Parts: sequence; C-alpha cells; structure tokens
Amino acid sequence: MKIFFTALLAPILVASAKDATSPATASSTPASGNTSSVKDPSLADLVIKPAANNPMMFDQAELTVKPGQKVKLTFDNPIQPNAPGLPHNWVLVKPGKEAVVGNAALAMAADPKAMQKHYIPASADGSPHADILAHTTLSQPGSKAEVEFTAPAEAGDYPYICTFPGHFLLMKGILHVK
Ligand SMILES: [Cu+2]
Repeated sequence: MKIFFTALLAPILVASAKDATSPATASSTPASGNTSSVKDPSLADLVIKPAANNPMMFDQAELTVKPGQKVKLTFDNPIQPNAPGLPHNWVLVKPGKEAVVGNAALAMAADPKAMQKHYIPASADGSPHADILAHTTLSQPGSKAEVEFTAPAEAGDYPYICTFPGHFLLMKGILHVK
C-alpha cells in the first residue's frame, strides 16, 4: 500500500518540492492561505487564473492598478476536472518587451534547470532580466504562486505574459497603470 501511494504521488511531490526549495523564489511570498486578514485599502489584491475555456490563456486580459501602488498578485492554478493541468507563471514586463522576454524563456528549454528557474530568464551575466518588472514563480496545477511588488510609478500599459514554453503568444494581458 505504501509503495503504491508513493509511486502515485511521487511526480507531484517532486514538482512541489522543487517549487518550494528553489533559490529563485526570493521575490515571491511563500504559498499561504489567508494570512492577511486585515484589508489594506492601499493594496491592489489581484487574483488571476487560467481561463476556464482555454487553459493556455489568462482569465483576465486586463488588470488595472494605480501608479506606485502596492500590488499583491496571486496566480491561482486550480486542478480542473477532466483537463490536464499545466504549469504557469505571471511575468510583468516593460512595454513592448513581451516577445524579448518570451523568447528568452523559450531558449531556456535547453537548460536542465529551467523548471527550477521557473522559466524566468536572466541577463547574460546572471543578473535579473532588465525587461522583467515583477514575476511569480511557476504555479503547478493545484497550487498558487504569489508576488508582491510596487506598480511602476509611470502611468502606462505594461504587458504580462506566462513564460512557460509555448504559452506567451496566447497567455498574455495588459496591466493598466493609471
Ligand atoms: Cu502558462
């Protein structure tokens, strides 16, 4: 019984363990339930999911925050009945840079550590990618990934994409800062 149980759950456990132990999670908060019971009115508390009718799209193609506002974004990736789950992330980029960042993530497919790096591309010298403003870690099916960041001070339309390979052409949206 124990062996059966282990065999069944091993791939899932490995995936979550990778998620939990990766050093690249510094910019996101640990997955947690409702830790913020007190509502902060200055905080934009956003939740985004895969679209119900197309799991390779976000359920919201537009989000809006104020310039310089504190933002908490949660990517909620629930297990869908009768559908294979996919890992996703949420990556906010500078205007016009979605293809640059999306293609850099695609190029990571050859990197055996790409999953551990959450498909978040870095600069050539290993420092954070200059075109990425904020990002979650990869959210495996049945898990949530959170990131807290300060919205750009400059009003504008900032693209967000999922950089899991093959997703960014469809899985994208615009964060309006206004
Ligand atoms: Cu995705």
